[in-house]
Amino acid sequence: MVRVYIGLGSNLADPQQQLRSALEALGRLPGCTLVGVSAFYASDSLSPGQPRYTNAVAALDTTLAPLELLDALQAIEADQGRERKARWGPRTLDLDILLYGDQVIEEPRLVVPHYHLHARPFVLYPLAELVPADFRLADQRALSDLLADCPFVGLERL
Ligand code: A4P
Ligand code: MG
Repeated sequence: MVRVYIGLGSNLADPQQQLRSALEALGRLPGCTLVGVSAFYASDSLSPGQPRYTNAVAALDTTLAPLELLDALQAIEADQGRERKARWGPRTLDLDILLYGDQVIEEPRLVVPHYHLHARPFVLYPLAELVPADFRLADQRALSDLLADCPFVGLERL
């Protein structure tokens, strides 16, 4: 079993309900156990002119290999009506693999730790709820350092 952290985001079609449905789907994945969920947080979209997002982070223990897990997450996104029109477009559901154990992965379809993780308060603060205070990413960056450089600004804890 590998401990992975999944970032959840939605800004269409009742975002909180989208996240709750996604969490149920994560818990039902074969070879996976949902072991923790952060609070939900609301924040403005990074892309101007879009509805506000709801975000959360889930901790999952899994026997799925990284690309198997990515396929499973994309299937959940598709089930919940996500249409991939433009990259960064509004979406019913976005599921990102933030961390996969202590692995650093750089493949065409999958980069872990997730490439925007370090700069996004709506990822770092929910992640911090699920890990020890001295937690380090696979690339050895300390989560406490990332939090110090990423103020809790514009985040609303729901
Ligand atoms: N991919 C590579 N690495 C990963 C990974 N670690 N996890 C590839 C998941 N996917 C990964 O993703 C595009 C491709 O990235 C996938 O096919 C996969 O092979 P996508 O989900 O189709 O596209 P996207 O989500 O539109 O692009 P991207 O760059 O992931 O967008 P972001 O970074 O998710 O940004 N504002 C707030 N407040 N909250 C948000 O959640 N999200 C975005 C979208 C913009 N503004 C936001 C938020
Ligand atoms: Mg994504």
